[in-house]
Amino acid sequence: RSPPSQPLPDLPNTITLANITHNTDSHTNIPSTLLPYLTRNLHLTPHHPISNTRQIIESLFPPSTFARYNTLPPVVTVAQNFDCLGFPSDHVGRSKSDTYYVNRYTVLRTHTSAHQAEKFRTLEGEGKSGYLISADVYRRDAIDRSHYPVFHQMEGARLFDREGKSGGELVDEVLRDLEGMEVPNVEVAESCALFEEEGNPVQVNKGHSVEEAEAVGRHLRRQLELVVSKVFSEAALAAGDTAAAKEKVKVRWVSAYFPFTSPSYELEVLWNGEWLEILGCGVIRQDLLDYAGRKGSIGWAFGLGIERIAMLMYGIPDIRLFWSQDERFKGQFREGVVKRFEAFSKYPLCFKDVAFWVGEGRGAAAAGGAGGEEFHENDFMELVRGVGGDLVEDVKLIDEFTHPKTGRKSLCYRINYRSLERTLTNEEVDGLQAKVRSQLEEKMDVQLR
Ligand code: FA5
Ligand code: MG
Repeated sequence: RSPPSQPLPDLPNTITLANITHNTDSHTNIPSTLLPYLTRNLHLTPHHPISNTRQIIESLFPPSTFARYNTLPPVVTVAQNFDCLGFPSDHVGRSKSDTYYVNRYTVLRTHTSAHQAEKFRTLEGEGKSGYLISADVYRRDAIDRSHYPVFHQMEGARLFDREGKSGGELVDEVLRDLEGMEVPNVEVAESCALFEEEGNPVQVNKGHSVEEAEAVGRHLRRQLELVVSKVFSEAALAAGDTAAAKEKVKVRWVSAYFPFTSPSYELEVLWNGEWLEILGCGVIRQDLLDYAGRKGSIGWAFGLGIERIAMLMYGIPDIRLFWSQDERFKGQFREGVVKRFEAFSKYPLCFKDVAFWVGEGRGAAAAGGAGGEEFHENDFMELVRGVGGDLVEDVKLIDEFTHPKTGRKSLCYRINYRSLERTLTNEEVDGLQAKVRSQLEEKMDVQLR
């Protein structure tokens, strides 16, 4: 079977994002289907659950201490998103299969941490010692009910002035501030120690004593446990369960790794019998603060997923719903009110499988059999999204095997098609599937089976 002819890449020389035109290059990988999301701003849309959730969390951080930044544009430099935060040059997060590149120097931010350095630099001038940033973030990712290529994060940070203070004075000050905070209604089921285990210490920053890191870490945990306890009592009240609203929420602190904090933690919450990760956080690396002109400060930072929290507060079962323009969705929410989402009828599901050989396709032939372009699952996910958009509920790998003689690998994916708003016709789904197949053959180095 002769390989299909390779179409010329139809890449324009420029791309316009939020009114700013950027040059494109071989790194550019933003599909046109993503562009409408850049101007939606769900976190600022009145009545929308993402905006309501943002405001509920913001209400737990006094504005006299925490500045708010909610309109920072999504295009940032590679330096802002990765380099300044200490991401190693070979970190997977930097790859084109995980990140949307505008060009080799700029990306759509993959997290709100991209704004840390600039805000640490300007905070003091605004008379604040902390900030909250809410924004849309972009990641090339799998397709399922809890992952979407665009979602919203809230990042928070709090700095303490340690200039001219002894370590003991700083610790006292941090702990005094902590004592002034409300006591959260949580039960900490498990908690990783500041030092993981004997002989394998969690790194404390150079220049921080264990006592200082511990005090800042405790302050951080208290603040975030308050967030969780507030969110869960709201969720219980929304469900009409006043008894549950008074119950303690079960949380656990898990030791984690981020290049820009140490020690680092993830906070997980027990929700419907499962541990759900809702945020990452830690003590800010001192070299980062030094770089941002805050040598005299020590502090913490966290980043949480607003969709994750909104889904459990409102009982919203599918992340695609947040983008729905259907009045049956949008019309359910009111500014400042948390109310259980009422599902409108579920429309039928239709699944289609697609199987293909990867590896030794036309790329290998062109390269003289030296191995084709590598298959990246996220490229496939994006192709499917490009064709099916929000009509695709999820995509799962259901079979994988390597031919014993030829060594070629075969993958079979199941695509679940379902609209949140209507019943899809057979012709429509067949048409989408045919398009997925033809694009696969055209754009990726695979051979359909
Ligand atoms: C971060 O993005 C770090 N910037 C967080 C951070 C900030 C750590 C400051 C330390 C200091 P992570 O990739 O784990 O970390 O994402 C943070 C949160 O975003 C997750 O806990 C989750 O709630 C949410 N999240 C991550 N990926 C997705 C996704 N694809 N869809 C929805 N929510 C997501
Ligand atoms: Mg994580």
